[in-house]
Amino acid sequence: MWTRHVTMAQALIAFLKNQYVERDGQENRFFEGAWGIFGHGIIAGIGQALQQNPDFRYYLCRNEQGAVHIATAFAKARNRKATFVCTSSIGPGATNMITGAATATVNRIPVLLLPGDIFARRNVAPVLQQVESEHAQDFSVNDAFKPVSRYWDRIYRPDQLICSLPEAMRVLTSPAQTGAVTLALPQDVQAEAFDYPEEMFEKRVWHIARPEPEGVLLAQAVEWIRAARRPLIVAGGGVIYSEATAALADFVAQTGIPVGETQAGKGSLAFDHPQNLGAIGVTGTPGANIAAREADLVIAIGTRLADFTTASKTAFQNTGVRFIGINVAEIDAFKHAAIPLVCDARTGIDRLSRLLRDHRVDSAYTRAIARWRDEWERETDRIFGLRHGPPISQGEVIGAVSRAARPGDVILNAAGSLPGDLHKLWRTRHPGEYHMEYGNSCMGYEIAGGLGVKMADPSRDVYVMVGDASYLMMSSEIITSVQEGYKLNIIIVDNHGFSSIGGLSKSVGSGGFGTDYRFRNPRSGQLDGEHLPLDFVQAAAGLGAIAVRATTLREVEDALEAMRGQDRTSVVVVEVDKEMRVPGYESWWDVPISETSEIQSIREARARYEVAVKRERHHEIAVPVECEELKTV
Ligand SMILES: Cc1ncc(C[n+]2csc(CCOP(=O)(O)OP(=O)(O)O)c2C)c(N)n1
Ligand SMILES: [Mg+2]
Repeated sequence: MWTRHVTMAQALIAFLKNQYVERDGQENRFFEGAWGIFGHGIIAGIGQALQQNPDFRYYLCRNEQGAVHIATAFAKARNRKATFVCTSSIGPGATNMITGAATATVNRIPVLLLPGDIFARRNVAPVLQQVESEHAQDFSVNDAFKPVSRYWDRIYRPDQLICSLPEAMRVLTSPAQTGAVTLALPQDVQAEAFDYPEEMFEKRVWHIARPEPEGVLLAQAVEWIRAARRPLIVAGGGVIYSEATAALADFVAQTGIPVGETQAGKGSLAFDHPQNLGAIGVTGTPGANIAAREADLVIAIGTRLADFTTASKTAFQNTGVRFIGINVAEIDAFKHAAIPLVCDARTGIDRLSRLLRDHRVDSAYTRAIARWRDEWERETDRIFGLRHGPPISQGEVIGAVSRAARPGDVILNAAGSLPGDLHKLWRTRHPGEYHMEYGNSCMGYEIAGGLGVKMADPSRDVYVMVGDASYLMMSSEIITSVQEGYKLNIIIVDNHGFSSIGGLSKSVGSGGFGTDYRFRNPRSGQLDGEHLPLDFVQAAAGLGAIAVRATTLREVEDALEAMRGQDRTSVVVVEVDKEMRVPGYESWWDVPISETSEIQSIREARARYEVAVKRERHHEIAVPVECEELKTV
């Protein structure tokens, strides 16, 4: 047997650069390179290995959390068929990646994390940044990655790599299992040499399968769809990752079944497809939410059925409602006591299409769908055309960005009030145009994520909309975008704090406590003084961006127009009226309110809560009873 005498770190990089994936006959390299920040925990091991492998590019970021967001956004934009490696030193560099790992794993997006770790040989312990323990020596801060990783290992001996790396690849390339994978790399072991088998460094192609649904269950699903009077599809991110959007468009055009889109599933259908009711759930459109309320059959495709989608289990109120779950992950397919079609989304839709060629929903339902769609288009136009202020409304800013963006361009966001507004209002034409990280809704994802999306397809213009608080949480990857020559269009929406959580605070009776960016007021002792002296134009310019301020809608439009001509990351800062919100429609979210309080508004909110929470259903055990009278049509 031929062997290669190299260090563990050198073997690791040599292995990673030879991993490929293939689906539908299309093959590509799985890792585009490695992001990281060196420290003593990797500089001489992984750092040295990266140095001697210039064909596996090393990218220097500003924050390890940012690196993981870049990788996650890149992988999401590439439909999970490619990603980056993220590497860090030991201690704080490693723990900085944990939030990123959670974000990737919640969203089922592959990223490979290589944090440095404390010495395996232990004799020099405690090393710089080591958290000591009195009762065990076999853990470090890297154990904190376990609950947020889909696969986790620590490489105590160089030969362990031979067994661990194929496991890491299996999980990363599995549509059902994927998420963050962490291989913790003790600092001393990285530099140890071993005789690795030469086969380990040969090109390996990982096939991404399209599993078929089980025949008996498929037949039962077809029966249920034929029997349903008011069926509804909930399209999640799985539709997009599986590249099932064309199949879905054909299936619903043929059957007339309407579609509500989750945050990750937005773009499954073009906004003007006659069966698209748009966003569903807490941040949904009235049509999608009324259809959900009255549906007697819900076909959940590629969705985790999270609380924003199910309106905390209040979305589906028909007493006879039944579910079909089409999902490559068992955990999702089985939710809501569904007929579990554990299969690839595209394959599942294709099989149903074939078996339902002669089936169509009735014309009364079709007319209701058309009416809801019509009403929603008018509501969107109303919000885009408010002409409020200045400060103008956030809805008008979204309208201006949507007019500036060309087909194929990408809108990106993650947290605050923008996810809800964009989910409702953005008119998505093609899959991939709408990039929302709403599994973890991680403030700070936006700019790093924008860079990942731009790198995934530099031909697309990327519009990052980001709230002022989210911008402050992590804006430093702006200079990374400048360093790498990837231009981002960033719109900072400044409302002096948290519009989202501020609004929520008011709705739970707490009056916005602790959600405004204001000075501490010496008289009240509270944060209710003047607005903080933040200057986002200077902040962004200081990070290397071209930055301007816009006050009126006209100025916003001009700034967006000017941005298009720039070749460097550009920022427009626009102040909006925090109180001029896009409303919610026909939905509810469970945020429990104190059972006891001295404050009258909280007692009132609690009373409303106790009524609302009664609408929550236990779909996981529900046995459908006779269908309710339908109210819509
Ligand atoms: C890392 C992180 N911390 C806290 C939260 C909770 N949270 C959700 S939205 C929000 C405020 C966001 O403010 P901003 O980005 O200005 O957006 P706005 O609500 O004003 O639209 C907070 C604190 C979060 N989602 N992520
Ligand atoms: Mg804000």
